[in-house]
Amino acid sequence: MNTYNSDRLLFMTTDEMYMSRAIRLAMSGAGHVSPNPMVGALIVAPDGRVIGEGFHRRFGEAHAEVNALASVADVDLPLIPLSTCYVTLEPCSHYGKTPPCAQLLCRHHPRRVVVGTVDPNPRVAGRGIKMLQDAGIEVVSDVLAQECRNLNRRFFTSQLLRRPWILLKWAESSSGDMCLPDGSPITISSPLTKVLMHRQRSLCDAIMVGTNTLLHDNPSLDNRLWPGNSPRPVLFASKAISPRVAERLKAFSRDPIILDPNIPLAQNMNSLFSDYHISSLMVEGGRRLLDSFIKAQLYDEIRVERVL
Ligand code: AOF
Ligand code: ZN
Repeated sequence: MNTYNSDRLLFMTTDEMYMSRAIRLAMSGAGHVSPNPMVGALIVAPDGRVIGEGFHRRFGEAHAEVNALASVADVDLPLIPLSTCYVTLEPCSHYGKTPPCAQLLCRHHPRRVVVGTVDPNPRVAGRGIKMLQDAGIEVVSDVLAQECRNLNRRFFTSQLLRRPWILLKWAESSSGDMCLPDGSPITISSPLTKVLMHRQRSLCDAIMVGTNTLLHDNPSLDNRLWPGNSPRPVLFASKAISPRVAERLKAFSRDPIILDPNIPLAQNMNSLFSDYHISSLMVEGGRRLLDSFIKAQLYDEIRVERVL
């Protein structure tokens, strides 16, 4: 039994309970919104009834607040100025692919806006909250802030460090081997762990393997076992791969990003973020490539699948 969760539920404030529902909603966008964050929003009437809810469904499409407001039934529209809007991330203040959500909220003017956490995007970074306050809306911030940041750890890391969030992932045998002595693959993953790995892939914008893995395994590097967007392959340009060999490699048919191995790894990571909008990267081996990330201390999470 998870006592932490049941304790947490017992001592949750009303704002935290509604925010946890907004977090659940946000998660429905997993695999479809990156490099944007997952965001959920609720509109709660003074009697506690949820009169609207929505989430950011797909990259480039409407933000969570827009969907939540659009879901309010005509009969409930007069309640909006008396309501509280819960949103897991500070409403945006900029014109991106969509107009500013803070402006939309100012027009609808709920009584309160409860924000999970400030948006680290330098184009927002507190300006959304200020717009709401300047319009006379009461704003409460940092409600379940840690949970909201953890939900979007890929987005936060990339916005703050200007490089993708990096997951190192490998599978090893009980003796610590990742492949046979001649470099050919050994079967370690089970059908279930393969599905879980594809789920991880669906949450990453890009996926990287070294040249040896590419040549020996010829991996597809997609997430065909889990719904959502497939990560874009990232490869080091290597003279060993002639155009003729590249032609038979599955990853080459999926518009790979080719990095220059002579450029320092940290610089290559910055370029993935700023030139290619990659906010999360999964590194799937082999050993040399993984070692280079570990030596450079360039990683945020490590997942190892080990056969016992
Ligand atoms: C919100 N609500 O649901 C999301 C927000 O290019 P755009 O217009 O989609 O803007 C993307 C940026 O907007 C993204 O980097 C982040 O700062 C914010 N995301 N904001 O108010 C949402 N997805
Ligand atoms: Zn927005």
